[in-house]
Amino acid sequence: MKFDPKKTTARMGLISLALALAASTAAAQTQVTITHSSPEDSHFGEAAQAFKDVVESKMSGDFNVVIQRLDNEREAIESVQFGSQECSITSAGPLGNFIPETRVFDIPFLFDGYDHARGVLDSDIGQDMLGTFNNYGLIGVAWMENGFRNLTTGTKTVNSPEDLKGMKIRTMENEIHMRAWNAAGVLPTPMAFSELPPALQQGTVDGQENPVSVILANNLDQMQNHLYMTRHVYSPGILLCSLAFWDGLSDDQKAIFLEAGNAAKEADRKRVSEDEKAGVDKLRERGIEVVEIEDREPYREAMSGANASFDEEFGANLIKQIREWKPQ
Ligand code: EAX
Repeated sequence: MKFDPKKTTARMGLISLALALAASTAAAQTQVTITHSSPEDSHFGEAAQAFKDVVESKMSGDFNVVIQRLDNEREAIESVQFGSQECSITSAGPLGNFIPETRVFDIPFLFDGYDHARGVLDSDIGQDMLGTFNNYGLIGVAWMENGFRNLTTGTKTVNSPEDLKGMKIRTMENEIHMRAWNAAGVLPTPMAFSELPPALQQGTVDGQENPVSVILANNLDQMQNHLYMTRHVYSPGILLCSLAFWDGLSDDQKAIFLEAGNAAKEADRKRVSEDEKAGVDKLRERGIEVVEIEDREPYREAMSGANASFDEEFGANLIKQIREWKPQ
């Protein structure tokens, strides 16, 4: 290539202009991408918005939070751990594959209701657990919530846990859930959330299970005929950030990110509570048959074959402590 001083100067001019622009935006704003797995109008969508509002308003434009949908939650956690995206809100479904300790919260029939689950996550038990995330290249900013999960089916009906035997139920990629369904005689079929709608539409599984909020926001009722209010397991969510990103923040900035995480948690819980209240009627109106289950004991019993393995894995003491937790 021949040296052309004119062209070279022009090119260098462009390069320095680009560099100057990049430097000025970098100095002005750091982009923070946060993904989540549901549509904008959902518990996770509202949580992400609350996070963005606090970060952007409290740090006078230093950060620009970009909210994106990524419904393969395993991939989302991987990219946060790898540092290719800053933060994510996901259900705790695949979290245990990264941080095995967290799987204790996935045990079916562990919590009596929302106050119990939220109370435990807010207590030292839940907060200490967030502290373990650092060992895995992650920052657990705040527990989120997906809600109590309920079974839905397509053409098959369920009158008692006996009917579950041999059914193919899509589960999250979650060892604990799979073990419990197995104990009930189900053939658990784990897959990412992104793969669920086609699996329901093509009938490759007989059913799935998810909280009212998720069913509503993602129109899963339109792919299923029956909703059984089994409330068999509480599904926590988590707001994670990458350790590398976090380490680059000042202490003041970290405090604001934690405050934003808390705002996200509150927005999420508020929406889940609203969805639980109004959502079941809404789903009924939309056409799915909703079956209330007066006595959930037979379902607890059906899954109880897995309990000994949970005691062994997490320690019977910790499980007892969670079960017996009461507000101070
Ligand atoms: O976060 O995979 C699931 O069924 C989750 O509940 C869903 O991703 C919503």
